[in-house]
Amino acid sequence: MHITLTNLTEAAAGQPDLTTRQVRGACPHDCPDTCSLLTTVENGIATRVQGNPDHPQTGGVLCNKVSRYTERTYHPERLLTPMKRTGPKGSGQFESVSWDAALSDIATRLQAIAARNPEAILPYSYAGTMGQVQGESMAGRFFNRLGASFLDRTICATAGSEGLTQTLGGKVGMRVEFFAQAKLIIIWGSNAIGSNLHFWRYAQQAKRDGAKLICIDPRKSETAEKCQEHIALLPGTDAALALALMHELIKHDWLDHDYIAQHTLGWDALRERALQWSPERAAQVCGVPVEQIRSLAYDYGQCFVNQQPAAIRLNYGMQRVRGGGNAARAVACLPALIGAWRQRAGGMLLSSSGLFPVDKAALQRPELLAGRSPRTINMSTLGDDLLRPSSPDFGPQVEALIVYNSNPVAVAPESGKVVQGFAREDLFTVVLEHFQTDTADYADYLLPATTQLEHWDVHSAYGHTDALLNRPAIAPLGQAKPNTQIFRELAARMGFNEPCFADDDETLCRAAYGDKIDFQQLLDQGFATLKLPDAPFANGGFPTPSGKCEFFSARVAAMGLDGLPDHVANYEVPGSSKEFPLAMISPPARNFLNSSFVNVKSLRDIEGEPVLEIHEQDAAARGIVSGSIVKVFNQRGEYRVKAQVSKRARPGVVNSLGIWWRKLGLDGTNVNQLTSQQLTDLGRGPVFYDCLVEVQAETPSNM
Ligand SMILES: Nc1nc2c(c(=O)[nH]1)N[C@H]1C(S)=C(S)[C@@H](COP(=O)(O)OP(=O)(O)OC[C@H]3O[C@@H](n4cnc5c(=O)[nH]c(N)nc54)[C@H](O)[C@@H]3O)O[C@H]1N2
Ligand SMILES: Nc1nc2c(c(=O)[nH]1)N[C@H]1C(S)=C(S)[C@@H](COP(=O)(O)OP(=O)(O)OC[C@H]3O[C@@H](n4cnc5c(=O)[nH]c(N)nc54)[C@H](O)[C@@H]3O)O[C@H]1N2
Ligand SMILES: [Mo]
Repeated sequence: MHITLTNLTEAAAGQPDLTTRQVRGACPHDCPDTCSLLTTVENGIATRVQGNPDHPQTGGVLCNKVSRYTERTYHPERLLTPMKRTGPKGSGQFESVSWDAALSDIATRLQAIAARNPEAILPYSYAGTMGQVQGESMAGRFFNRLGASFLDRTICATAGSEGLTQTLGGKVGMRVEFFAQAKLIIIWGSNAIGSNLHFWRYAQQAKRDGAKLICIDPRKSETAEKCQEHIALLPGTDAALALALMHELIKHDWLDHDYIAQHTLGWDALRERALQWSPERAAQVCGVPVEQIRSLAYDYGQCFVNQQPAAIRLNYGMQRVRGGGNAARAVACLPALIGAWRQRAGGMLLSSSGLFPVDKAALQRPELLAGRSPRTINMSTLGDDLLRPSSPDFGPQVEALIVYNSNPVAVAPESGKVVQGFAREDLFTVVLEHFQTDTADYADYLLPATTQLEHWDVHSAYGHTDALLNRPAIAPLGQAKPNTQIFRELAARMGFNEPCFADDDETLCRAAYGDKIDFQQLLDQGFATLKLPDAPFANGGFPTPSGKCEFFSARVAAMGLDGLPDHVANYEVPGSSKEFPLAMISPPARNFLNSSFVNVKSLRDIEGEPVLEIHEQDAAARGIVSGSIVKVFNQRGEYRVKAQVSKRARPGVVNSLGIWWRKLGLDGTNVNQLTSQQLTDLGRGPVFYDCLVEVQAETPSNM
């Protein structure tokens, strides 16, 4: 790689660093794998980022994206100075200004709004970095002290998390390494090869040792094609499938009666519910052959009969539909039925994040709220909420938006509305970023943030059970500052003089886990494995109110909802509309991470262009051939992509891959132009994969 920013890095460091060394860090990205990184630094420049071979979960292996991390870090378009808007909103025209000028003006503007009502200020952040410190630590303190609106951070996982929590008691489950010893692995709503590579290594090991792998996914993903079975159900029908599976377990008495009696709650009611879901009925709803459902139940039931470990790797792909919470609840009931939890290689894993002893209060200091309880705005309805006027129900109109670790103009649903909101001339927008993203184009001030190679952080994981420490490998590029430092300096300018605003990043790293994790071990080795039992629920002990696996949840019933899991049909049921006959899902592209990396040329070159996979039947009916530029549209909007007639798509469902930057797409929009702002049954999450569309050829082919 050719490095052009040598001078900038050395200037920032004060003096040339002529050593060669390796620095241990952590991958910051929103991915279950949270890898341990080794960065080679030569003369102050990061020349190589590798997976740490001493970290068992990483095993020295990195994904394609992060192995090219230096290309992203030293990208010629990195933001290196604060910038102030000069053109109209959204034009992306800026001039460089000093930090002093930018921060003083931002503080003045925020103070003026806060004097009227601090709830008119909204922070907007998600998982650009998953770090505890560069995430919500100093930022949380800042917004708590200000009394800004709270943000409900729902955009990814809250339906599944809530479903899991109401059933198992939290984001808890199997340890990922034990999947290697399972005899049956059901990969449910996950393209592990693309999004959970290190789990896939364990699944491969199990397969070599004779395990059967079954994938449940509307798309014949890279993962699905490597499993022995693939069940290509319609999006949003997973609960129906899970209930039919229970139906078969009951009919054949493949049930661990003892486990059910001792460690579950609500069995009689669930049994009655499941008996309403014959495989025939579910086959109809799911759009799959009835034999596939029977055979899945047989495989799962045989694990009980033969006392072999059966493990489910559920991922968040299946909860981005109206019934996502119920679907996660239904699947989470399955392991208890066959007593799969009795073995360490049995049970299920959706997320392990609830196992980490993060001290959020120490990081975010809720006492700074001083008794105030600001209103909460759901990040998944940002489009609507930016366009709402003040009202007694809503509270004050949003007058200022501070965006960090997120690219909402690209990733939030119904982007037509999001863009309209960001384009409001009376909205004051500050964006902390590495690059001039679609969101950054709308900023009044654009502030350069450091990357993971340039700052401290600590990380929990959601796919394994190790905490990691990230040390800075290089000095900040240009004038970039860590998020923490930007909020520290803003706090000072706002006159927030509580001592906690002076905490440095290493202090924040230590505060994240307090004495629950040995910080010295993090310093010495880069990671620390949580001390956990091998088979956490072998003898029950679920962290629910009853201590049992709650088939029936009194907490869900208390919300006025069905206390038992059921199939909740999509808002936009596949096949229900003549006008929009195709269901569209938009799962991750392997070489991007949400909208991150789309601007890294070598990765974009692999992905090519925005692509829509379509089944040959649906393509033929519309005169579409591979390579055609097609218009995909519904009542919310339209966008253009290149069609790929593909066996990866099932009839009736089109797959639009990845969250492209709008400005790098074919017509200045992306797939979220079409997605809706409806919310899930549990957890108030978005329904990206609950979306009907029609597709039209614009050019027959550009071949
Ligand atoms: N390379 C890469 N890795 C990533 C990401 C990325 O963008 N790129 N994103 C990261 C993020 S933010 C997250 S939250 C995690 C987890 O991210 P997930 O979104 O769970 O990612 P995938 O593993 O791709 O799983 C989604 C799979 O679910 C399938 N699916 C869609 N609808 C349904 C449905 O109704 N039912 C079922 N059963 N399956 C359905 C899709 O076809 C896809 O194969 O991965 C992370 N890892
Ligand atoms: N259609 C559709 N839409 C989706 C999804 C889908 O599957 N389909 N997936 C959804 C999911 S699961 C998620 S999690 C969301 C993801 O949404 P986001 O969390 O917004 O993720 P990214 O698009 O990766 O944007 C993160 C941004 O943070 C910036 N960043 C990274 N590190 C730092 C830092 O240290 N400081 C600052 N200031 N900035 C930093 C990056 O440069 C990047 O532009 O998107 C959702 N949107
Ligand atoms: Mo996500």
